[in-house]
Amino acid sequence: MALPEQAHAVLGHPVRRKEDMRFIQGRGRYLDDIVLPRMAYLALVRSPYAHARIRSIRVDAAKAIPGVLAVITGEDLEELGLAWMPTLAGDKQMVLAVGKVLFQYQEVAAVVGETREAAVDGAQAVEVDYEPLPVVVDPFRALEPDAPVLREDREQKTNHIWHWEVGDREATEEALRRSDVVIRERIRFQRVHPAPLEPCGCIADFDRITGRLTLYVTSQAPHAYRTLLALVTKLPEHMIRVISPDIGGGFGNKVAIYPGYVCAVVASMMLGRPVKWVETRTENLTSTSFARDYHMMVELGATREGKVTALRVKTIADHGAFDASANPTRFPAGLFSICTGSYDFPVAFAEVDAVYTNKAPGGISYRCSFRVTEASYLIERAMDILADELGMDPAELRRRNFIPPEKFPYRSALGWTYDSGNYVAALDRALELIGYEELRREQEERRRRGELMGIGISSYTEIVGAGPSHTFDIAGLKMFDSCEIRVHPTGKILARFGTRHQGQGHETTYAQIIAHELGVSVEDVLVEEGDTDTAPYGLGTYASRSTPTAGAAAAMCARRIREKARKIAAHLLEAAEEDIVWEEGRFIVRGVPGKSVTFPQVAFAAYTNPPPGMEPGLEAVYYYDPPNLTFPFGTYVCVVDIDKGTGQVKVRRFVGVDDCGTVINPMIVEGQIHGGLTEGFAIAFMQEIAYDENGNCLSSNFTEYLIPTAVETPRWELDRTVTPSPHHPLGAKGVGESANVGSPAAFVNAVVDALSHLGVRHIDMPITPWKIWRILREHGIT
Ligand code: MCN
Repeated sequence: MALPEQAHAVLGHPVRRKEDMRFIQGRGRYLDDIVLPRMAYLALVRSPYAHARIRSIRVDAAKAIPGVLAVITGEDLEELGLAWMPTLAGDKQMVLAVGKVLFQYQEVAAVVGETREAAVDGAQAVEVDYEPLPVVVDPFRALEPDAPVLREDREQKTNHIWHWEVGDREATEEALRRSDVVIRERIRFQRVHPAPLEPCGCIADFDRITGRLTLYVTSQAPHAYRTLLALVTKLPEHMIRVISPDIGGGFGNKVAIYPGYVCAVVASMMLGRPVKWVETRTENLTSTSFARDYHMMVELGATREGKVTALRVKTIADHGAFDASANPTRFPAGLFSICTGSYDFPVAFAEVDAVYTNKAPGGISYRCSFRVTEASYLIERAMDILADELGMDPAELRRRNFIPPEKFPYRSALGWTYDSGNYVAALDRALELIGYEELRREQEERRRRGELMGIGISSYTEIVGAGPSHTFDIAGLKMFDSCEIRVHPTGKILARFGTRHQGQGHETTYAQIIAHELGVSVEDVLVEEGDTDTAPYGLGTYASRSTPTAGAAAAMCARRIREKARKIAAHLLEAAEEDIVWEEGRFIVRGVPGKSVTFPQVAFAAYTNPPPGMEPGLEAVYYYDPPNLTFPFGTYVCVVDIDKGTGQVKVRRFVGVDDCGTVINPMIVEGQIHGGLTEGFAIAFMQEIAYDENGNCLSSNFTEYLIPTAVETPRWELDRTVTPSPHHPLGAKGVGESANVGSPAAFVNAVVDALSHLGVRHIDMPITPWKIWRILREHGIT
């Protein structure tokens, strides 16, 4: 049998994405494409007020509308014991408001109709009598003793949610006192939103005859949804099937369970019909999980020669009305403790206080889970402020303080063991590509001419994987991941995973891993995700964890298959098992190259001619629990020009050198970085979920919350270094979030660098032309 093309050269190759054929032909099957017989539609009534007592809800007019099938209120859910649902952070959230509302657009009632139109008309006809209450949007105000207590349901009569700290407080204090230089700055990471193209939605289909619930849902984590739904609804878990169809982007937005899902399940059980709920763009932007919203106070100490001595960070985290953050249980502030970044800090201390306000709930992820983006932005901004204070080149300051390659595995002052890294290599490559020395000369020249040009560097370190299970769990669920491989008699392979891609290309990259391990073609491997009835239990796709966990499971599962296949090969080749070697995708008798069998030949024998005493078939399942996280890193360098007349910033060049260890598919990795950089660009210059003092959301659609198009997006120039992870079976690290994590600081550092000679030290994002224009006018520049 001829060896399939590409069989040995699939890992590290830019194999075209298998899934794209159906996507570019418009044949993706997204949630809203699914229409079930007798399907009804659900619309939500939402609060116009950010804080108000509900005096009454009248539903008669809504019920009288033709086509309206049911109206559900919080009181109805209370009778069913479903008024509140647990959040991933261990808080609880009202499914439909009872008594009072806590943020604008909060869910107040659900209306089910024969058609979407009937449901929406019904929702508009529900009459709610509100008594407005004082609104608290500022987290600092929320912490004042005389601030109204927002969450009356809690025992603690305060808006403070939790305090979390890590590091050595006293040693850090002492080191800061002894430092030659200490910079202090308030740095805010504004509230932003993942804004996926496809909003969230579900179809709940409860079958009264079998008692089974099927939930089609836009979920990044179908198995976790099933478990949480079982806990919320008290339905037995095996009577729930969660199917996550094609997803048009998630970016962290599709990790949480939203009230609309619970309402659709209740409505389907009440009516015995499938019920679809799909949110609008405004509902998505105003009431599903936002990210960031950190107010950080940083103190960074150093010697006069530019060696860092200590880092202290105090943060106020605005979590909105309910704490719905998806942080691992042991880390309420997520992985913010990666805030020492790429640098060798002898001591550090970080503390975070989370606060309730009258804003949408959350604090979940947006292409960086668990607060790594905030941490990276903080340290990379602080390093530039320190360089400015010391009068030192920011590249040189970074180089002096990087954790040196020989110190890995490296234990950070805040407790993480970094698996590997070579930060100076990425920095040097990025500086070389951009022509750093020449650019600095040009900058001097331009400054002399009164022009504003800036260069910004960000040498980020990430922490990705969300595992191992001894360190990580979400709502008690331990964080490993899985792969099941079934080899058919003809050697074709079906591989199933507990993760769920939303555009990341898993159907291709997982197939590449398995094809690489088993010596078959990528085309011969079909990858399936997103159905809890068929896939092995897994924790889902976020935190760039799929490659570190499920990708590793794929390799290990394939190796398990290969072990059995070797025994079969020995039988076929009539040789001892020890004499069988696996070379270039074949089993060969050692020293006799002509005597070999291919993997498909072995697969056929597994079903037709297994060795005596061997169980027939060729299948395996592998649950992979990583020993550590992976630590991708890189350096971004950005060059900007600022128009003095308008305050407009133009990104002239942007060079990125990323290192995610062994690369499985360089084209997909490049695509991931392009996407993340574009989001980082939008965060730096365009985006904020803002509220007025009455808690009205000012960013409820895409005319207010801006998404960069190809016209605004800069051209990205990319390269990479390769520092394999020592503990991943393929040496791979995650990459999905790197660019979003590392890039905001590069953009902001570039803008501040352009203005630093005017005495500007920091500008909070988003850096709009108006902000710059005002700064220029304040400095007499017209
Ligand atoms: N990859 C690779 N080689 C590596 C690392 C990764 O070829 N060394 C490939 C992977 O095999 C996978 C892709 O790159 O096909 C991303 O892998 P990974 O870094 O493991 O991240 P995940 O697959 O777990 O995706 C999650 C990550 C996150 S957290 C968000 S948010 C995000 C993102 O990926 N949301 C996305 N990228 C997105 N891309 C799209 N198109 N849509 C989203 O919603």
